[in-house]
Amino acid sequence: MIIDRAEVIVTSPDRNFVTLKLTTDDGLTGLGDATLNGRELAVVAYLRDHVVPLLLGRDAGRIEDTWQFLYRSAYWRRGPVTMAAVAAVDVALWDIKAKAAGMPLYQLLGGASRTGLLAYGHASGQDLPELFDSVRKHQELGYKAIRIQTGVPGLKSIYGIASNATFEANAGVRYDHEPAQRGPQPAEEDWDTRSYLRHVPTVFEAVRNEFGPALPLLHDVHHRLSPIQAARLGKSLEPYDLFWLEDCTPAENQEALRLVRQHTTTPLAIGEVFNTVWDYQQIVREQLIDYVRSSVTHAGGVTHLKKILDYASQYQIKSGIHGPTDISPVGMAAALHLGLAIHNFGIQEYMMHGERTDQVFRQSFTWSDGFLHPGERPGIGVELDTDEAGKYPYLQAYLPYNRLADGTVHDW
Ligand code: GCO
Ligand code: MG
Repeated sequence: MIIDRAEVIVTSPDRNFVTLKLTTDDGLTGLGDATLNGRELAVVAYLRDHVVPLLLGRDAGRIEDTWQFLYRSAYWRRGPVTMAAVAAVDVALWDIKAKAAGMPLYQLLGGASRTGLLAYGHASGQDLPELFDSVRKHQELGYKAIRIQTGVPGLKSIYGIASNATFEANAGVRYDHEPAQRGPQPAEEDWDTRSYLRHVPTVFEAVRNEFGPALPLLHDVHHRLSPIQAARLGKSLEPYDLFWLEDCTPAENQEALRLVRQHTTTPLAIGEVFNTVWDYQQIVREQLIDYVRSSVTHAGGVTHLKKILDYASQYQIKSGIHGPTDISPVGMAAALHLGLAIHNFGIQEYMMHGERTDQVFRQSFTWSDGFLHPGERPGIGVELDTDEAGKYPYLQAYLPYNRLADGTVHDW
């Protein structure tokens, strides 16, 4: 099982995706997702120019050794570009190993710890009627847990709301609020913390009144608050029993969560922009979070995310693996195998991809009554149709950014 070919495939069916495809001398193939939203081509160059030449001729069975070799031989540590590239290699090698074993990957990770993975979707609306419609639509699609994002009076656009989107595929039924917008410049959005803090508790009160106490509700703050503001929000949302409050402060400052924690029992989730176990050292040890948000794609693959989750499990912290549309079906499938196998699974984020994406990436994972399952196909269960992929060349796209009323750039 020697790596014979390594191809970096860029395709943009509904949005940009970067995929690494490895082929062994005995004809097995493996796929890994290397998509880094808005900075895709940096990972392409890292893989093509610096990783592919190192892979050819290596034993495809040596997954841990290849991980350590790529990570340590670069000398430069961590970072989203490096870790997405390492992740793609790691997942492609797991895919190959599981195919060689004739088993779905979750079997090699210890076998199933549950029958399916509870997943949450994103409901959103500019106002309450629009939001309620979106919640109902998600319930019709089977979702048993729902993230709630709404417009804030006085703000033109806000994170997670459909109106600022250009994601046209399957609008209205599937996800129509893909935040990255195609074009040469990032879109500018506006932000006002005081209006937001006043508004959000009223939204959750209305949602609870409409949908009852049982439905698990989540909310993403997208790094916009200071520690004391986040503490206040967590406290004001306590009556509405959130499943979690996500990224309440900018993730770089791990200590910020101490202050938030002192003031609220609302569960906290963080980490979609983290990429190594070292980013979690303090917040896990001090039990400052309840859910780990890293994706397989951005945190060094199955090998490394499993280490993060095993570390977290010692502190009763669970998984909440990142699964927006910028994680390709390859990254999603890898997350499902890992989530099925680990004991400390919490919830899986699941934003459905558009139909064109599903044509490019043929998947074996299933969605049924609010639960995901990776399927029984050997490997991770995703195959890439290169002819379909070739129809959709890369298109420049950026995530939006925020400015305050006085023009100051703010976290998005
Ligand atoms: C989430 C995330 C995403 C990010 C996106 C950035 O919780 O799903 O916040 O929607 O904005 O992944 O690339
Ligand atoms: Mg998020």
